[in-house]
Amino acid sequence: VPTSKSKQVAAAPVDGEESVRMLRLMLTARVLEQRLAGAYADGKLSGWIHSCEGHEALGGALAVCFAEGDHLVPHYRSRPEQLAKGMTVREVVAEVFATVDAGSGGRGGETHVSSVTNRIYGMTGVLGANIALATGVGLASKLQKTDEVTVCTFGDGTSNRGTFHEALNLAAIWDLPVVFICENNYFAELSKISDFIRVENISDRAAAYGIPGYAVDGHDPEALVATLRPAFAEARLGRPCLVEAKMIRRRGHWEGDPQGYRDADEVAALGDHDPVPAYRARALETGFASEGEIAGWEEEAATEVDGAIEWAAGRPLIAAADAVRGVYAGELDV
Ligand SMILES: Cc1ncc(C[n+]2csc(CCOP(=O)(O)OP(=O)(O)O)c2C)c(N)n1
Repeated sequence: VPTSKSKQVAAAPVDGEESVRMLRLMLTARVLEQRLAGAYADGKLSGWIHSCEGHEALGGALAVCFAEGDHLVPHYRSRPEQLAKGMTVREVVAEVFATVDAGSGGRGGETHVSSVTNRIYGMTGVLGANIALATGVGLASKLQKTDEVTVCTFGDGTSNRGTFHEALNLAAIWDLPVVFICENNYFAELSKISDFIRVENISDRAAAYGIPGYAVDGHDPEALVATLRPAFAEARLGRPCLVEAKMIRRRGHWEGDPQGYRDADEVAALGDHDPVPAYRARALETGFASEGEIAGWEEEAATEVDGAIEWAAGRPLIAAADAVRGVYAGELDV
């Protein structure tokens, strides 16, 4: 995973309390992914699981960058960011299980997580549509004269969609408070990035719209904060940017993907590139947390996630008649 290209990473961008918050979020996000994959394999959960394993550092970093009124327009592989924006584990799990308790009433599911109370607006099934939506949210903030930032996350494959180019250009010419974050995990479904992108850094595309582009090690929460904090500050002044967080998708595109397109050597080497144990080790090295404290947080996270999954597995799904409510102006008989 390459390190920051166009920006120098400051030595200590976070204090001890923020480091702890980042690590705890990453630990929780990891156990959430592991348990959701398990629930899916056990047939407790229908639909999909697109694992976020390997993407946790971005959630950790955003947890200390978001301000209360900020907005998030995520894609489907963004559960760590949803936790960072304030959703509880139970709220995320309710959405993934599509129970009646979910913010969407059970209309969303794993790929469309939303939480209006947390200012998280779910994506549609159309990749890249959320990038246009984020630009719209940014325009609303500007018209309302707030200083709220909108963060939009999407994958490397999605950066080839027309909406990416249109939305970034509009954000640039209208001076919108949006931080666009490409989670470059080097794969789009079953395709390697070398098959569909010729530029070395997706962040280089920012130059085409006259906004800054930053490539950063997406496994390093502190490097991410060093890039994102100034990016948020600039965005609040109406200067959008594109951040490319380079990371590794540790599992298949979806749970159950046999990954026949991935070299055995590459899969075997994944253990050496794992942001969660890496930040855990940094905590011990730098002394911002002790082994005992971390073990306690891991246990707490596991208890919280297991409790949420057990609860959600026993909750009802939305009734068919309710599923279409809110879609059409009039009531429908189903
Ligand atoms: C417009 C559109 N094209 C194709 C798809 C099917 N599709 C779903 S996920 C995906 C891969 C996206 O890859 P990327 O943007 O890199 O995100 P990642 O899965 O790596 O996080 C594709 C092609 C879709 N949902 N929408």
